[in-house]
Amino acid sequence: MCGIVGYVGPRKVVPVIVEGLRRLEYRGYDSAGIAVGSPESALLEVCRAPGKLQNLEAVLKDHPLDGTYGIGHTRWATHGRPTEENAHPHRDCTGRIVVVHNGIVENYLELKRELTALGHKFVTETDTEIIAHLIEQIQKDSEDAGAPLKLEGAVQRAVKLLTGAFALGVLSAAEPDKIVAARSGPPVVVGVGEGESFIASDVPGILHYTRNMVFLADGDMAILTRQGVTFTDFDGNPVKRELTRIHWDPIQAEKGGYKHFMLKEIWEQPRAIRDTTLGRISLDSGKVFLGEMDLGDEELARAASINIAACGTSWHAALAGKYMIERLARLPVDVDYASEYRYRNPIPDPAALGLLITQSGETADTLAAQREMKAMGSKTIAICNVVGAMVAREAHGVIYTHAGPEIGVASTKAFSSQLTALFLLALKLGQLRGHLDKAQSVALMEELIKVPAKIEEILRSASDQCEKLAVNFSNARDFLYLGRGVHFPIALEGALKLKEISYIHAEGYPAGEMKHGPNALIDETLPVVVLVTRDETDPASKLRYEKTLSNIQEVTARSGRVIAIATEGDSTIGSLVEQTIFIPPAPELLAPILEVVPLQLLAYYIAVRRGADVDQPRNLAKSVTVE
Ligand code: HGA
Repeated sequence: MCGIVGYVGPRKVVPVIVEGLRRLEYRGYDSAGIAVGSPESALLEVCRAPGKLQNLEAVLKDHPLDGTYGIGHTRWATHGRPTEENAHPHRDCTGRIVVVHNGIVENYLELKRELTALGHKFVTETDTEIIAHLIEQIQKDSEDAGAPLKLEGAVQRAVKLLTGAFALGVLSAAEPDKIVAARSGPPVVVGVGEGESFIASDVPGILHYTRNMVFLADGDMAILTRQGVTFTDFDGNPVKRELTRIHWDPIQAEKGGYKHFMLKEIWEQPRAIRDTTLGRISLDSGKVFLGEMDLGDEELARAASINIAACGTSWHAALAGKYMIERLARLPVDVDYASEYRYRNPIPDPAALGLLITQSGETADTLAAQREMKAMGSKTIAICNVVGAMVAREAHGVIYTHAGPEIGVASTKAFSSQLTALFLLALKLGQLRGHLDKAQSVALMEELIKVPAKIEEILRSASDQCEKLAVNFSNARDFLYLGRGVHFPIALEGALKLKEISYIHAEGYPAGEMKHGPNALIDETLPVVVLVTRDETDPASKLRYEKTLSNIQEVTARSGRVIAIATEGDSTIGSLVEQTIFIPPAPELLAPILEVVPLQLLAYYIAVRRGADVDQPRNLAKSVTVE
């Protein structure tokens, strides 16, 4: 949510910032703005526009800005409508201090009342505006007391008065060529160049200019000038922060000839899964190496149960992970929506292992659940895609998914990589708990290694078919997705993909639940996507397949239009349903990684036909940094 980009240095500041904001567009936003200053100017010039960045660029064309330092912001409104006035940057009364903010100031009404009583005039509906006035007031008070505070000193005092979450960028015309940044919650990355410095909400925003980055921790401030960056805590004490060299190719975060990031990311899945598996399994020893773990094997083996907390697509991965871990390791798994975790008053069990799944590693709800788990004495492991992200720093172990930057708001390759990581974790736990011997482990690993090539086959064979299906189904008002067992979370994920990007109402259900209510929805207009793959060698899979066939018949008996996702070689299914998308055979627990691919393609092509903004669906943000 929200993109922040700041720059101080010799380059033309407006293009650096606007280009950076463009690369952060995937985070989701509904208005944008920029503030620029120079040593010659007594004020900071601000330009803002509702809607997409091109609106801001149009305003900038008519009123060009120039300067030597500046800050820009794309806003995803939480407090106040997405209008020009509410867009960031926000100013103090004098127009000499500006602030951009990601997060929510929870006590802003109280602070606003106090500042209003002191004569401050507020012109927006946002919570953010109070921060600019607060800094102004603190500086004024310090001058009146004869001990004037510099900008960073005033920001230090201000942040201590805020409750809630914030990533801040602050400029003052009185102190040109300086940017002060602070973090308590949402991410801030600092770029350290030669004679220039940058801040951004995420790496792609500044990766074109520098690969040397520092990730701020919660409670950190950074003071950026042309000469370099200093890091302090909120009391102004210097802190040492490690420089990270980013090795991504900036091109990885670009569309590379695809019409949308989402399509590119769907096609990147074979690579993402290979990279997530790479170096973590040994076919010789049958061992799994999970890498970045402070937890020893003995501690992992001792876990009495696992509590997984996640949101959205990651929650679906968590549900599938439950089936994997319970089946391979016979270890009980609970799955919670991270946003609900603390409200269910969980029963503390230090022997339970916490598992957090989040693509960005910065999802506020998931971080809150992690804190709750730790407070109850549990050790936590994270599955996350962004190296160095908050969830990873807070965890006792992390399994990074190596999906590469995911830009499309609707998650695709991060999901299949999460499933891969969960499968590896299930294998590891199964071995540690004595439920998988070497031969069984190696057999499952060999199947995992085949998954990327099978996805390549699906991409080649099912893309055109899904594009054609989209012609027939893009006008549907509702969709149902059905699955049983480990395929049920994939039904949920298929429905979520369609909702997110096409705005068609869709629901995922366990196939066996239909008769308990949803059958009432079925008529000749309702498309029902059913996951009905099978693994001939697995009796549990065969049973599940047979039951799902009966559910399909219940749907067709009521004239529902079934699209089946089935296994190549299935000669029964074709005669029962309107459409079948075939995928290669795979073991029961790995089939979900394949099944989701045609569901992603179907959602994508339907959304494209409906003319929707696939990469930036309305009202959604990529990394959800507010609770
Ligand atoms: N609360 C601020 C910033 C919103 C935000 O961070 N969104 O991700 C506002 O509404 O302007």
